Amino acid sequence: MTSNLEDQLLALRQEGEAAIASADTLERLEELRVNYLGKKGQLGALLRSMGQMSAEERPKIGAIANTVKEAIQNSLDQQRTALESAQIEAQLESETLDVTMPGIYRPQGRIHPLNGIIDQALDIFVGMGYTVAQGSEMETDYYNFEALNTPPDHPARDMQDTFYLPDGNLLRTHTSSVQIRYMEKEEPPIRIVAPGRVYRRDDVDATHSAVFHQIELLAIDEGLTFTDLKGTVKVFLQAIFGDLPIRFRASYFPFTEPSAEVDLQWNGRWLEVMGCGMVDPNVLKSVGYDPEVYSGFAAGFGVERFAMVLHQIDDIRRLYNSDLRFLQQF
Ligand code: 2NM
Repeated sequence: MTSNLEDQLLALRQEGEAAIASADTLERLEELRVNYLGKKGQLGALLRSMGQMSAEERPKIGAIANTVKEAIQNSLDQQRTALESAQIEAQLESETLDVTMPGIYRPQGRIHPLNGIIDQALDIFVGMGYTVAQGSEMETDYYNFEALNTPPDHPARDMQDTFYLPDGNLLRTHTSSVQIRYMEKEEPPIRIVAPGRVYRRDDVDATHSAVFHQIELLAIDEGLTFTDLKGTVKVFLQAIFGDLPIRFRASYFPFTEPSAEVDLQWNGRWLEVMGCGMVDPNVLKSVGYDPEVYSGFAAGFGVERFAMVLHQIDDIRRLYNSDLRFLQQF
């Protein structure tokens, strides 16, 4: 009886350890734990038969039962650890991140340097309360010259050779025509900024193009002075180029009086970057404004020239060639 129970316990231990060692999943392992050590498990069943045992045998069998229980629990713990680390290994194996794998090429678009300047300039003027105005690239002689105090025999018409179209219209030589049309429709106070393409019959070289981009601004109000013009131009130029010295130099335009060129001290050299002036009373009259009531200032600059100065571009044609080696630098 006694040795029989002892044999059964040792057999249970052997069988249990073997079964546990060959369990290949955590679920199977849990099944085995319940089967051997659970409340209704095999070890419990054997121990319940101890009830019929003599008092002297009981402690001995009890001690053996304890070592069997510990041995099986030990096997369970070992196998659980082994299965869990195998599971982690398998997961690491299947989820490996190869940091040397080539990425997916996504070609990236950029803002063209000319559009970058235009965006920046418009942002600055819109920030000062200006409205963006645009118009046609084909214009009449009246809006491009006549209304701008530039009559047919005016020397300015020789200075800037114009593309005339067969029907007598022309390609605008500046965006001032936009300002004239705007003033005809609206009453002061006026604050507008006019960006756009303009055309001149220049021979193309490193600094000239027959088509280029201009931005002009115009303010009309009661009591505007040359000081307002200077302040506006200074704030604008310093926002674009940084806090550099600027100077105003007397000049001439048919549509402004007085007129000035604006120079910027860039890398120690004075560069001409803008033209400006107080709107000529004749221009105000041509749009029906009373020059005794209203005054205003205007200024204009070439976007290409700004881009070339800012980005150290040596040839204006680089801005039009769409060479990716050039464009990718921006
Ligand atoms: C410039 C320089 C000076 C100008 C004048 C006008 C208008 F329409 F009011 F007469 N718009 N833009 C102007 C004045 C443009 O560009 C170098």
